[in-house]
Amino acid sequence: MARRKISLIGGGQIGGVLAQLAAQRELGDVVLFDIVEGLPQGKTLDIAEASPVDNFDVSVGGANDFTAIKGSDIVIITAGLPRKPGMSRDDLISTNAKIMQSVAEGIRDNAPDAFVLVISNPLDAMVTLCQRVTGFPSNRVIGMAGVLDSARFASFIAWELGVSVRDVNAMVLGGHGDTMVPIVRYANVNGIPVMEMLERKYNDPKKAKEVMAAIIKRTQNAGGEVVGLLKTGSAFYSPASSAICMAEAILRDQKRLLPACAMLHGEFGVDGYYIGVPCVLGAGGVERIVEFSLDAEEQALFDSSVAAVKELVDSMK
Ligand code: TXD
Repeated sequence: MARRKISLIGGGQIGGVLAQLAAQRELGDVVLFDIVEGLPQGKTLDIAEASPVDNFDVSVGGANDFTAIKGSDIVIITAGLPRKPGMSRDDLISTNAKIMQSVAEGIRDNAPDAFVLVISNPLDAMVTLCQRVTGFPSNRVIGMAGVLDSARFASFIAWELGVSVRDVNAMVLGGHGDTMVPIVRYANVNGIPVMEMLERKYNDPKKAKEVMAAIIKRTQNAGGEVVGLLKTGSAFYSPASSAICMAEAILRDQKRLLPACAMLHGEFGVDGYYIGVPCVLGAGGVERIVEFSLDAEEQALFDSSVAAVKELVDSMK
């Protein structure tokens, strides 16, 4: 059976880590594409030369010719500018929309059967544009943000409670921006509600609420926190790991229930927009969207997140 083929559009900070992770996990042969001459070739040669140490036999190669992505099973897009300190994700939209337009046309023409994972910001708008331009069915065009935002939420919870990150389940839904919605009510540590653990830790429900509010705020600003520290760009290790988790779920038909930016057709009361929601990811891409009941507070937060996404997406028309 032929190996799968993974093409990465954008060989920058995230793209380089994507290539290394995909190779180390032997998800398939990797092609790294970028418009900068030599950049993808240099990074993939470097990654490939570690193969005797990392024990992988897949091929890893760089390209500046878009036709190199022909026959891809999955394409992951990071092409676009990242934020600098003081910039919002939305500030990137005009520049990155032009890049996404050309990238999506290239994917449509060279890899018409591929699944597409979009990472470029502003994520909710870029994945929408990518689906519009490729014309691919929406189950095959998915945005990566919720896995990253949820990982950040889970990390902060684990560090606060002094438990293993392995045992924390915590999900963030909605748009990939300041209005993202951490679902506190269902956050748990091996089934034990996080809020109950916080209340017992501080023996004070009010203090527990304050601590959770600080965790939510840190989660919503986590991207900006890294940008502020790095000054030259944005987070790239955690976004790459998050996208590879989604790619693996599709390529290995794992039926993972993960938060992903998916096109809704009535689910959660939204029709015709990409929003971060719980999805079952497998060989069919977004195989189904898993709805659950939101309480009044969660619904209000979700609705305002949807409104922010709609405003951003409609500004692209
Ligand atoms: O959770 C998320 N979705 C976000 C996404 C998490 C972190 C960062 N997020 C966004 O990903 C970020 O705001 C950017 O929009 C993208 C990529 O971030 P990265 O840090 O990898 O940016 P780099 O290092 O600038 O890499 C972008 C590469 C760079 O090498 C350019 O030469 C290339 O994109 N580029 C292109 N490649 C292919 N085709 C075209 N047209 C093109 N234009 C630029």
